[in-house]
Order: sequence, then C-alpha cells, then structure tokens
Amino acid sequence: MNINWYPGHMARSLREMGERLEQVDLVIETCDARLPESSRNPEIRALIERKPVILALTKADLADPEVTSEWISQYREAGLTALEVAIPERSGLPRLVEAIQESGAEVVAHARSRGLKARAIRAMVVGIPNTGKSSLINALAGRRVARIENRPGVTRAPAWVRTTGGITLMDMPGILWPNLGSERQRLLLAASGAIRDDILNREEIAFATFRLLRERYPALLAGRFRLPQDALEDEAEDAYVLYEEAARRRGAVLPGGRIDGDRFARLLITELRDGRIGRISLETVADRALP
Ligand SMILES: Nc1nc2c(ncn2[C@@H]2O[C@H](COP(=O)(O)OP(=O)(O)OP(=O)(O)O)[C@@H](O)[C@H]2O)c(=O)[nH]1
Ligand SMILES: [Mg+2]
Repeated sequence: MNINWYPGHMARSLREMGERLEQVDLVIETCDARLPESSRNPEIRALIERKPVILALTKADLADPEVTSEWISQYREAGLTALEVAIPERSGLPRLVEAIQESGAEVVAHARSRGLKARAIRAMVVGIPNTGKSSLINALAGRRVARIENRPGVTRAPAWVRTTGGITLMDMPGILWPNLGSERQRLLLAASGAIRDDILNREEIAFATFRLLRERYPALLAGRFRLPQDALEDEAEDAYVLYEEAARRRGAVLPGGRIDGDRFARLLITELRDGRIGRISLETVADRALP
C-alpha cells in the first residue's frame, strides 16, 4: 500500500468533526454490517466518546443475517446501542428513530421543564466513506437531500438536514484513518468499497475475497462462478488455480488463453459489492475480539 495515501481533507474533516461535536446531542456512527469492527475508524471513536453514540450497522441486506445478529448481540453485551439498517428494504429505520428519540429525550425534557418549546434533537452522522451515511439521512428525511453515490468520498462538507420526528441530522464526510488496520482488514475494506480502488492492488483485493468466499461461502461461490463445490471444499486444490478457473468460466480471458486478471478482479469486486454473489459477511465476531 502506498503509505502516502492519506488525504489531507480527511484530517481536516476529523478536526471539523471535533469542533462540530459541541453542536449535537448524540452521534450516529455507521459501520458496514459486512465487516463491522474493521469498518469503524478508531480516530472517530476516540473523538465521539464523550457523546451518546448509536452504532448503525448499515447495508445489512448485503450481509449474512446470522453473522449480523451475532455482531449486534456482541455490541449490546459490550454496552453499546447497536442496530442494523437496510435502506433498500427500509428496515431498521423506525428502530433507529426510536433510539435517537430515547437518547435525545433528556434534551427535550430539559426544555419542557423550563417551560420552553422543545427544540429538535441534533445528531451527527459519522463513519468511514461509503457506509451509507447520506443514504440513511435521505431515508429518514423522506427526500433526496444529500448526494449519494457508490464510491467513497461523495460527501465533502458537513450539512444539516431536518427530518421528521423532531430530529435534525448532520451529514459528515466519510473519514478513514492512516493505517487502516491489518493487511487483511485493508483488503476487506477495499472489497467493501470504503477505499478507492486505486490505493490497493485490485487483483490482490479480488483474490483475497475469493479465498475468503471459498472458506466461508463455498456454495455461493460455486453457484455464481460455476465451479464444482467439492473442488472448492477440497483443501488440496490450489486457490489460484480455482480463481483462474472462475475467471475462465466467466469469460475473463485474453487472446492467447491467459486470464484477464484485471477484468476478472473488477467483475468479482463489483458482483460482491452489488450483492450478486449472495449475502456475505466478510468478518465474523470470532475474527475480531472486541476491545
Ligand atoms: N445495499 C445497500 N446499499 C446501500 C445501503 N445504504 C447505502 N447504500 C449504497 O451505498 C453507496 C454509498 O452510499 P452513501 O449514502 O453515498 O454513503 P456515504 O457514507 O454517505 O459515503 P461518503 O459520503 O462517501 O462518505 C450508495 O451506492 C448507496 O446506494 C444499504 O442499506 N443497502
Ligand atoms: Mg455521504
């Protein structure tokens, strides 16, 4: 990985997040349900510690539901308010609104006790890039206020959005941290779409993903790439040979017969991100002991 990749605007956004924190009652931290712990930025966590936090595991429709439930239980046991959301199915949104109202109830009660009209509860939505912060805000607002795109780094500046239920949300730019965890975590972050594809080697991302799918979801891999499942489950079979076979079956072949590595890597990563391989979790509770 290019060690000079960390963009200056992220450091600035982190500073701005710290300054703006005073303006909010609580924070909604988003992480990707497919790799919850590895998609939480430790620098953001340290910063928002002094505020009530709701952890939203986003894109739950793309993740393995059983693994997501385990994550939620684990987080709740650790004392965190954690819930899953899936925007395409609009699931988890009422619970999130409830959690925001619960967490902000004191603000409202305080105003009432002083005979004042309750002001809106103010929450800041933070997280790494491409975890659905703007999508979440649009869904809660019931209209397209924030720009959404399937690439990291779309939101560039903080913005307030009024939603229903007496809640005002602040959309924030996604922020990464300089080292991004272990090599494996970096590759999974890249596979999920949180890091620009050109920062890491695309074929490495694709091959790492392939090996993970082989280990955890051989039936889905076999189905999507027309590979024999028994070969995928046979440890004696070489992973790269199977990977090349998958590329061939999907037509990623160069004139002369070698596989078109770049084309297949793009195809695999795109299909994973779009959920076309199936509902996949890239990280289980057992993979990551919680701090
Ligand atoms: N399948 C699925 N896709 C989602 C969900 N939420 C967001 N997305 C998609 O994820 C991509 C990124 O969404 P954004 O809302 O722009 O993410 P963001 O966190 O605001 O990203 P930055 O502004 O770059 O930090 C878009 O293609 C969304 O359509 C979800 O719950 N499920
Ligand atoms: Mg955004």
